[in-house]
Amino acid sequence: MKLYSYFRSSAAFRVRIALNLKGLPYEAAFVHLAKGEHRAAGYGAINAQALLPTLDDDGKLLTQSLAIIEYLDETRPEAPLLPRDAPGRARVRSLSMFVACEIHPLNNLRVLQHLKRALAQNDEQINAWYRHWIADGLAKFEADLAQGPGTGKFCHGDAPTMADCCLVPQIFNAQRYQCDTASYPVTMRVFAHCMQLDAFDRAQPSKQPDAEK
Ligand SMILES: N[C@@H](CCC(=O)N[C@@H](CS)C(=O)NCC(=O)O)C(=O)O
Repeated sequence: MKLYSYFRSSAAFRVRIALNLKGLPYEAAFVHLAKGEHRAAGYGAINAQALLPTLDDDGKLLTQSLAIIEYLDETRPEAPLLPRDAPGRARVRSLSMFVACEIHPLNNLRVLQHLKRALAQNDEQINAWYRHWIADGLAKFEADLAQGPGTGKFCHGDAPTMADCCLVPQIFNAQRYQCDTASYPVTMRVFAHCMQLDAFDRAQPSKQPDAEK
């Protein structure tokens, strides 16, 4: 398998974690987001959405991190990333989508670039935007974990799921922008637990071959 990735892409980070948790080896192809390589025609032929990641599984091109993770779970069921029970699966999907659909898109590269280039916002204003949506999102994620009867050592239960694959990169983003995470004790306990696992640790941005110092 080949994963089109960029060290700082949190959506690619989700898939790197999933591949590691399942013990699936992959080759990485690097697409430099900050240089706009994802918008070049060559990558457009691979991913018409012009987003990272893309997974190439023996010629099958898969896009959207949650769709990729579910595909991996269906085709390689060992080390499942979704619970067996339907309510559990719905909860894991809900937590995953909350990160992927409600938090992450507001702070995506093209959104921040639009704030800067079209709306003339300065770095301070953009950082304030970023931190606002992280705080709004993580407060709700925390409430969900704190209330949810299924929360365990991980977001759901005592084994890692797709929800943890989504949470961990989002916390890395929060930390990169110096967001205060002290008010999210359950979330940060789960994050710390995940980071003890090699599958999460090896997937982190600074450990990728294309990482910039
Ligand atoms: N919902 C998509 C999000 C993909 C996405 O936004 N990827 C980012 C990197 S984390 C990207 O390619 N951004 C390019 C841009 O905003 O122009 C997924 O889960 O795969």
